[in-house]
Amino acid sequence: MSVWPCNLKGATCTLLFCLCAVNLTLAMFYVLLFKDGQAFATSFWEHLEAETNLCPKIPPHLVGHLRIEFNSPVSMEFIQKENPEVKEGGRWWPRNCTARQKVAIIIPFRDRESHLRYWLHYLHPILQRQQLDYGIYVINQYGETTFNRGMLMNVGYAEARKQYDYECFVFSDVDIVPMDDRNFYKCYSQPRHLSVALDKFGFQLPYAQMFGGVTALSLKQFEKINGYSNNYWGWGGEDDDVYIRLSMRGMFISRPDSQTGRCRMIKHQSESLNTPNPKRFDNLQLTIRTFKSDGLNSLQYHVVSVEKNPLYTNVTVDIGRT
Ligand code: UD2
Ligand code: MN
Repeated sequence: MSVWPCNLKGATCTLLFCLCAVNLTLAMFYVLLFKDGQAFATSFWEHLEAETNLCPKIPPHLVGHLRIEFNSPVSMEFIQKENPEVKEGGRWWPRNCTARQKVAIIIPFRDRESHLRYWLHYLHPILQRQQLDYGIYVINQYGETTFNRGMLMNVGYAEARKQYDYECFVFSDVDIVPMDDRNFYKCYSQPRHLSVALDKFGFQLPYAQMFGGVTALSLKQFEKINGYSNNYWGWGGEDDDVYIRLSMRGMFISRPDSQTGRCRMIKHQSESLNTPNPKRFDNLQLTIRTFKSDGLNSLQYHVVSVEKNPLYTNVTVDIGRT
């Protein structure tokens, strides 16, 4: 009579038995060591992160709510002293871990030096606490032509990409500062609106589709919508145009909650070269038909100069006129 609890003969039966035993041992091993699948997955990722020394998911030096005021002007020299680790061109990255994202911050600009100083004074420390690998790009419109915020954003995107392997682009007005450093200047799985609760609007979102102020789009998201329109000369409309673009591409807006998303805007008059664009409503009617051919793929400009200043890179650009 055979000693094996099976009717198969000799070698086949032994092989089957051994396979079962190995299987059972492995299963026991995983159950004991990792308790369940999730713990196994977590442990696997932790291991991988330790290997690459990624910065923690929640940066350790955040302070939360911030007091932001615009009544004592700061000098560039003072801001430089406050931020000794910032490198030429306004570059910074964490020294003892690898940042989770490489972020270019794009600021459309003309003749707002006092705003820029406040922005740099508040934002450099915040971005460092957020442990981002970042660079600041101020895109300065050359000459006396009508201002074109959207086109300057496209130029900023194109020029920043020439400098470094950025994967995320934050587009910010020069006059908006966040009031909480948990409002991350980074990209998410959907395009992000960061300036959701502005003091100017009583800390409320004026309308659900609003995408002006400060936004963050990954390289992929920005390419998918063909960037901003180049055709909004003067104030208004270019932000709503981007909203149409992203919804046409099946994306939606992601936002922080209204407490974390509180921001201040510096009070200012509007410039004579940035008066409301009377064509903005007509343009918005056409966006769904024109966005594939109006944007990054039709962008034309002439770089006048690129200066790597101590706290930011200044790109002066001739974008032509209407
Ligand atoms: C709103 C939007 C802004 C944009 C604009 C319409 C919010 C919070 N902001 O801003 O994102 O959609 O309307 O175009 O919803 N700038 C200069 N020099 C100039 C003119 C403009 O640097 O001569 C830059 C600067 O970065 C400024 C930005 O363009 O912050 C927007 O212009 P604004 O501040 O005059 O317009 P505002 O506050 O109505
Ligand atoms: Mn403004």
